[in-house]
Amino acid sequence: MDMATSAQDGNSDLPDVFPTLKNDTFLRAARGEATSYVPVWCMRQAGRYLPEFRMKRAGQDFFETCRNPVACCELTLQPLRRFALDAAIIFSDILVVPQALGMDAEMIPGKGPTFKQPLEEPSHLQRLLLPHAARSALFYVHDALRLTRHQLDGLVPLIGFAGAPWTLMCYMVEGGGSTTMSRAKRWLYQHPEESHYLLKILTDTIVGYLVDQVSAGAQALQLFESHAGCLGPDLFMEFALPCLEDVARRVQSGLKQAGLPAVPMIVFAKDGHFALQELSRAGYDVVGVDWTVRPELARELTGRKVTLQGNLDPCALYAPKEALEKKVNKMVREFGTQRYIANLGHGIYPDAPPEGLGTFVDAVHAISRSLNACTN
Ligand code: 1CP
Repeated sequence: MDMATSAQDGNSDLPDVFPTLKNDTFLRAARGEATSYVPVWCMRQAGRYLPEFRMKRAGQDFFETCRNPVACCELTLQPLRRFALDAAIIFSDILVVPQALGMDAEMIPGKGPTFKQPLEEPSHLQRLLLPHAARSALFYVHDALRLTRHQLDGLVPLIGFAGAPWTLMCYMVEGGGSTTMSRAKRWLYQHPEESHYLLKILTDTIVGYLVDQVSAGAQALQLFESHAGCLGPDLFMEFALPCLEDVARRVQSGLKQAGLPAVPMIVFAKDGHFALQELSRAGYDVVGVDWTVRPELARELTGRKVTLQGNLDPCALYAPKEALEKKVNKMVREFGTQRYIANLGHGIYPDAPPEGLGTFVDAVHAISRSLNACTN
């Protein structure tokens, strides 16, 4: 490692042992243990809705920022300085995995992340690197995790994450965001075998990547299946669910093999309400739900075998304080205060008022504490 890299990664003098965890409420809820209040965090909590985030990111290339562990650590910690969140999520992006497989991505202002050469046809699969090469290319995420875990000083647990195979395939084939994902879905109908092959490469890469994240300090892992909705039940069961099952099983066995502790795993399939029952049996401790699902129905479908996470409409943060508190009260009562992690039903929007997130977090804590006090 040269001097410049070692100074930038901030990892050169870190001790091997991590600081003791002071708040384990999120981990307890994830494992299905009793908690005195409902823990809460927010998807995309390190994000553009915070002025200090926009300041830090100004003039910096997005993927350069992702490769700078000191910057990732700072961005991860920013929301924790403002709000009483019960978990941190490492600042990174799901698209670092396709990048590590050899696909060049850039952030185009007003358009979002874009791959220069998407996979237009199956012969393009030859361009991809092998999973073990991708695994070692992602060292910078692990450096960021290690540094952040130390800097957190045990305040709250640190969540690592990855995009689920199908969601990553969407971006690799589409080249960027899309409302229909019709190019990626065309592969499923026209090239099912090659689609399975691509999903296998992604699954293999993600398994190693997540095991390495735990080794670097991640205390829980979340899989983002952001594009579950466009598949519908049949395609989801054929192309997405088996990969999610494989990731859960192989990560836990990989951790065991590496002598690492088991960590809670969360699956969040956006608009995947049709698969909630199957997801609750897919090997995850926590199933995330978006705001289109009633809490009672989510509980019914998941059979109380898993912890649920979610599901406040991100737009509820625009509501006046009292209306927002009322909505949070209803949500916490409907999910119940046990086996529950409060969150939004998707990532926070860039124009959300930061004080709305503060109201949300404080309301979850206050309401769940008072509900627990009534039942004890
Ligand atoms: O310059 C910027 O800051 C760009 C905005 C941004 C941010 C803040 C992007 C571009 N990615 C991120 C960080 C990010 N991405 C995190 C950080 C940790 C956190 O605080 O939660 C996480 C967990 C992600 C995950 C991610 N990236 C997802 C899954 C979650 C979801 O929203 O469904 C997806 C789909 C992406 C791809 C992506 N990266 C960025 C954008 C704008 C997108 C969506 C592109 C699209 O579909 O149009």
